[in-house]
Amino acid sequence: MATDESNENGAGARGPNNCPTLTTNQGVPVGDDNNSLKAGPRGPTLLEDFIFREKITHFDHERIPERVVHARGEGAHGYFEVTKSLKKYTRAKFLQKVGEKTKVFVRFSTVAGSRGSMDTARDVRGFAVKFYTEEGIFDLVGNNIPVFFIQDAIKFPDVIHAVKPEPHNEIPQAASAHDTFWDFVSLTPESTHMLMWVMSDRAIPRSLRMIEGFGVNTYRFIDAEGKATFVKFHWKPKLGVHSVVWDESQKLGGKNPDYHRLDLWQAIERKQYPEWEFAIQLIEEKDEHKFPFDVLDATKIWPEELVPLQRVGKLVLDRNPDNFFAETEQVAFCPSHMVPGIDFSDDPLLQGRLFSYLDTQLSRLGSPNFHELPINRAQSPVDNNQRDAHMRYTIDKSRTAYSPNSLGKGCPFHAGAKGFNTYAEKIDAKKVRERSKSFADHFGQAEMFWRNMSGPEKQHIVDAFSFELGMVETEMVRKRMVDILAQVAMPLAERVAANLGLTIDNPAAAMKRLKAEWDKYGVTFPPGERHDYDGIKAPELSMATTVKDTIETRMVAVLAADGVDGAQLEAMKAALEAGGAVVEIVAPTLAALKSSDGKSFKPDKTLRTAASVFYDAVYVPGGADSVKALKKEGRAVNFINEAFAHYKSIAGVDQGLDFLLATDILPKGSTDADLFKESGVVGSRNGGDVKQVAQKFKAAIAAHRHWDRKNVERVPA
Ligand code: HDD
Repeated sequence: MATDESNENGAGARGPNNCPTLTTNQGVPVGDDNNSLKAGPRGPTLLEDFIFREKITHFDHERIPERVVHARGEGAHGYFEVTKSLKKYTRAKFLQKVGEKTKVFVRFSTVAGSRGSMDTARDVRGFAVKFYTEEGIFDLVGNNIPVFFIQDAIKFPDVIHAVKPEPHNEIPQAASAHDTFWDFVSLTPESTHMLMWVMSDRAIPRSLRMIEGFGVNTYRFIDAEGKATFVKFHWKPKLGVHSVVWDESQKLGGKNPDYHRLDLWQAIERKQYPEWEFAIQLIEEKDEHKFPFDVLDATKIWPEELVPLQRVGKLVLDRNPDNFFAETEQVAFCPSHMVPGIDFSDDPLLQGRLFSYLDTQLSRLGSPNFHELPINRAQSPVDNNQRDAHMRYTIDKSRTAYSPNSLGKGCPFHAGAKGFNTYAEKIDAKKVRERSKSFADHFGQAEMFWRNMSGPEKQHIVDAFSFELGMVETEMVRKRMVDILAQVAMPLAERVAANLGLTIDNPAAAMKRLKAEWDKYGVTFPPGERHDYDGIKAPELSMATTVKDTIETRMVAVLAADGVDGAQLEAMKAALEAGGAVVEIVAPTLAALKSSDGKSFKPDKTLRTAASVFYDAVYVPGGADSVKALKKEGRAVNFINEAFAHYKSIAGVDQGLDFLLATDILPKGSTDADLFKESGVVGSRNGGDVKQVAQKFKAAIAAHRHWDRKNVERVPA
């Protein structure tokens, strides 16, 4: 390992700044690696140059295959802490004692895009947690959406081939808005519930720190007596679940493709540690068949009204990785990394995952010894009779690599009852290649999702379907999808159809057309009996019910130029920072600003390097000269237009209000009173009132976005 120490041994000396000196991988001190060895200064390079060959060979082999899905990701270290003992349900050691902490590494990801794709694509987010427990590694490999596109893992290559860039031209990158995806899902009715989630704001999060996490599949807890309970796992973000708007997500993709990665990194560097509550839902085995959904069907949630959520732990991310490749890229999650006290269910999606992840690590990381990489290494003892293979690090010292043995004193011994022993589920069945009829309700929960959305959320879902299907070139695919939406809710189908220039008659006629299409193309699992979730309230599905009482970590821009009112700038900055927000001064240039009251302020960004899409809110303080200068900057005007069109909070004081009125957010001739009628726009003409304005501004920012804002469509942004 290239530690400072080994380097020092190899090189035997230190250079300027007490830096270790450069060596080859063999520890040989290198005199010069800026020039290759040549036959004369202008002559050919010599094969003898082992320094050149080692450097270039290593470089040539730097890349490993990216993940076949979830290639784009970012990770962080942290800990998991038990807040309520789960002893009653599981013997898993790390879940027994309140206050018990377990180290974790978490990786977030998008699914469809390549490793270098943009963070803000409309997509599911992966939420994979590696627990380094005393009884070995437990990986909880989840997503930010609680259901999945398909019910059986054998369909995974199909859904992924459909959503990935099309094979003939490798277009589009990190986007589901293309024909093959919608062709596939319009012929796969079990995807409908998941489509509702993916077309909702859940798929365009504001921050990875503001997403929920779900284990998706059903697992089992096993208690000390061997009794099993079905369990679903959840992560609930402390800051609530928040999104950006679609236009913003697209602009961010260009202006800052690393938007989420940077946001996560900076929050941890600022010690504003991302935090989630860990929650579970439990169903006793005897109640397995009591519910309108099959507990083994990963396209269904367990509504909290039927199966209450219990908050039992917390997750805190408090350390950024030291090296992206060594940690975030080489981390290998596998749902089959399981510990005593937790076990699998027969969910056919989970069962297939148990094979796929280990298998993929072999080709991605190149060796069955991937568990020896530092990020993947168990932090409990590892001892078995597996040996050798590519890149073996461990120097096994025993003479025996078989069991039973006497030469090695019988070591290592089986752990017996203390070890992982698979739950002795009784199975008496015929081998069949079919899906259970209890999985066939493809639309009931999709309708429940739609019904529980707020008005703006419904509008965003309509907009998302209209965008995605609008990008589809094949008319029949668009029609099939509208017919599917008619099975979910007619108002949804009608609104999307109108945007696509189509019409929709009624669900029964739509189903008849769908059946004909499905027959034509060999659809094997059409919808069966539908459950009506009418009586069930599921407020947890809506983001409108989320946490809205904090401005912690929200990014606020202050637009200012020379002549800004320094007191108004400082007072607002102090008030927002006291609430945990991050305030940045955005000015025409990076030169220090001189305020009207003789102070000096260092801008954080310029109107060229920053954009409203990087911020949650914007404030324009007073100062006649400052506002005069801003009015001349189209970028400053656009900043406010865009912030308004993206439903963000806006504040102005004194001439700052003149600036807001000079933008396009309201018709010309509007007044302060018109401004304040707009939800989330606050301010005052009395410069002394900054503290009161700050109070209102904080409440507005905490609300996140002002979806009820009128006049947004007419703003050129
Ligand atoms: Fe998967 C990666 C989550 C179904 C096969 N998956 C992967 C990652 C996450 C998920 C978060 C990235 C892990 C990381 O950060 O390294 N996958 C899910 C969830 C699913 C799911 C929540 C549904 C419940 N996956 C699923 C199926 C299969 C796979 C049905 C195959 C049959 N998934 C893989 C994989 C990946 C993967 C090919 C690619 C890279 C990797 O495993 O390490 O094995």
